[in-house]
Amino acid sequence: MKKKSVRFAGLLVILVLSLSAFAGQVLETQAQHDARMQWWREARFGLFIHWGLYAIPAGEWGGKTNYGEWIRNNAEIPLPTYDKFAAQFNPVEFDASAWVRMAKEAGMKYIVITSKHHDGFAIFDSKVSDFDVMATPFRRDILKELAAACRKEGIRLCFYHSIMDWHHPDYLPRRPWEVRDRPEAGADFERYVGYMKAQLKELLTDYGELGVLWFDGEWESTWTEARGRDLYGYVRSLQPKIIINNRVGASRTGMEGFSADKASAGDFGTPEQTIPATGVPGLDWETCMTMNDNWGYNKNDQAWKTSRDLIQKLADIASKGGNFLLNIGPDAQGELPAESLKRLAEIGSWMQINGEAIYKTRPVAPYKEAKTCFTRLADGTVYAIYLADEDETRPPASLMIFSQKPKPGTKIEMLGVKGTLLWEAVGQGMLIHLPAAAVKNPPCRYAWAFKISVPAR
Ligand code: FHN
Repeated sequence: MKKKSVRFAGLLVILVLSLSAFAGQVLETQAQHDARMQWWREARFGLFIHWGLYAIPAGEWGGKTNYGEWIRNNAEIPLPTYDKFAAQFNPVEFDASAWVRMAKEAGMKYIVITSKHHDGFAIFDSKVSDFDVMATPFRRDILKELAAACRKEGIRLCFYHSIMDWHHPDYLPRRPWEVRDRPEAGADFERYVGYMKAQLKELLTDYGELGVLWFDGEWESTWTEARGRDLYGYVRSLQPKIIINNRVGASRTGMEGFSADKASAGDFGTPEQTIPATGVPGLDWETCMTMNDNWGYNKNDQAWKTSRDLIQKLADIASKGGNFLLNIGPDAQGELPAESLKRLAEIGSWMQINGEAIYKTRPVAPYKEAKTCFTRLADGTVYAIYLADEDETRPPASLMIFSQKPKPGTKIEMLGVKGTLLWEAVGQGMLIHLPAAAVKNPPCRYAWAFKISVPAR
């Protein structure tokens, strides 16, 4: 009798989950949700890649040089003119293994690449579109090659997919400046949603297990929270363990990136080009950011953030419990900009020494004291990360930590330096003394991490 009731209960759970998935809701317990989010929460650091036909004009059109991946819209390039870029797309320098190794060496644990941006061009072999990489001289499935390289290197592959589509005849609304040339008559948005789901099905069945589906372009009038819930359930029905951002729905409140209410569709918030002032208890979030001013390749954009700034942003974000998705924009030949590579190499060197203060950590209040931010591990270990000023090439000889009350047996180490450090209780905090050698020849640049281990009770 017992066996039958267990089997019946199991079938009931499957039935409820499948029905709920169909209804656009995916019911899961908190424990199941935490298990699904675990790798992403521990990863803390990922690579964003914006790559497509817009790399060909490289930001330049009609004498202007400040465009990016929005060039077709912002330069008002008629569709027939823009489509001609497909015949020029031949990134012969593209090397999926080199890209993935570069991300891994930078300390990144996942890659989010644009399968299709707003321009509607698919950088994968799509059987439901002739506006894809197979219609170019390149004729290689870029995402297939990346998927193989990611599997080999143990990096999670994730796709960015734009809901907004400036190419598909059924997408509405049209760009205001092109309504005369592309009238809305005959366009059927439901048919477009069917097309989008068909492409998503290709992405979710032909490229192996994916980490995240990163939706974007959800802000136009035709997209609703209800459609987002349906799409969330659809994607999870094809890959139940996948993680989906909050841009699947229509509840994101601007670039701050959080949803109007916690019940909105999506697993994490998406602050863009900004970092929340403090942590956001109980919410998962990821700041996405460019290294210069553009997501897509712009050959004239030299407004590069410094490595120091990027490393300190990574520490700041981790100290507040967020992930950092840092972007590169490859050029039309499939090369990664040298300035991007230089920064990723410096970040990688820093992460080699200090990664344990970032990965698998959670926030610990207060998020910051003066120039020091904090992260912690589940076992209670706290990391104090001192963020150097621009002209600070060496750490201070001593560092006061006010918020960590010392306990007998507390051990303090400087990451990248052998041995334990001397420290003394001062007031409610502790004064850490650095070895002269570590001050003279610091193990890294831009920020120094101190591991504060408290013996188990
Ligand atoms: O319009 C896009 C933009 O091109 C870029 O993809 C960013 C990155 O998340 N998202 C949108 C702007 O918010």
